[in-house]
Amino acid sequence: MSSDQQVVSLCDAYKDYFPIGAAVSSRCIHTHRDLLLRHFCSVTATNEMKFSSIHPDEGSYQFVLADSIVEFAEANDMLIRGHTLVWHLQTPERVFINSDGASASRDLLLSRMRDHIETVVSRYKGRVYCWDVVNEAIDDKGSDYLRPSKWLQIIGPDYIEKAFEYAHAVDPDALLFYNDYNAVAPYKREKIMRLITELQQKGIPIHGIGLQGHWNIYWPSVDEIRYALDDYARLGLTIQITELDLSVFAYGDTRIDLTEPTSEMMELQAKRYEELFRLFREYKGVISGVTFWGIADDVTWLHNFPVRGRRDWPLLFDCEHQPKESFYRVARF
Ligand code: HAH
Repeated sequence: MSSDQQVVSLCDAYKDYFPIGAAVSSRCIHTHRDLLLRHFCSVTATNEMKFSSIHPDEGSYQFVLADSIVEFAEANDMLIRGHTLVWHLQTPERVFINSDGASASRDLLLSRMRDHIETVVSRYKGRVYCWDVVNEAIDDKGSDYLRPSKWLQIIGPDYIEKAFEYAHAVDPDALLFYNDYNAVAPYKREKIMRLITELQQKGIPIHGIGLQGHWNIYWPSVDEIRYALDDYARLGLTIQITELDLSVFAYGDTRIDLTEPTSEMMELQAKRYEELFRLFREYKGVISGVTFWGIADDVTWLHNFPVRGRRDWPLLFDCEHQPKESFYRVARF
């Protein structure tokens, strides 16, 4: 028996709070199976449900990999968060182009978006309990409101409401989320608040806000996150932390020489995870799920991002799948 099997299960520890999830790939449901089954009760496909994976060519859907994750979750009584239907990245260029090679018209792109949403949501109807319907639609630049994606440029700002309406029409029981990063930073929080308020005023079916939670061991402060939770809670929607990881590098730190994290980094990370989960538990009335963007430090999107050639150690389990100090501070309270 490996030592991680003797420790408390994360999901059990949080059974009176919210489900604890992990982003998985069709590969790591095998390579990380033991950790997943022991500690997590919800899964999200990291890539397998994104447009370019599940709908790579016009009229051709590839469900095999996404299905394998859904079947794994169902076989093990886990929840499934769907990620993501409409996003500016990992979407094939051909979606935005007509048969002459020119830009698609608004009507053509809307009908393609509708076909995509209807096909994917109906396949997993009653199985995927919530969807990140629109991902990262807010612009990062201070003064601009919506990100100038092809969706916005071709359809116009109502692409967002259309996406929610199409998804809701297919699966009225699914909880529909708007998901974004840096969502607790004031400049972006205000714009997300505006977007959701506008959707609500129009009666658009939106049920939740996803705060990605790609943070680091220095930022953001617990107070900033608390402030954002209070603000978003006023909208009356449920909130989920959808992509949690804590990089050991500060924003702007571009060192690539570390082959393992320093003990100071691991201690600071553990302290931060402890504080964050204390806050999340306090907000259990508004937080309905916390999903990590990965399982253990051997597989994370932060290897090579945002700095090429750099490793990172952002999760609760180490590269040997053993619990880190960060794990104990989250699981024991
Ligand atoms: C997230 N974006 C995406 O939602 C997720 O689908 C992906 O796997 C990883 C992270 C975060 C992000 C980004 O894509 C670009 C710049 C900053 C942050």
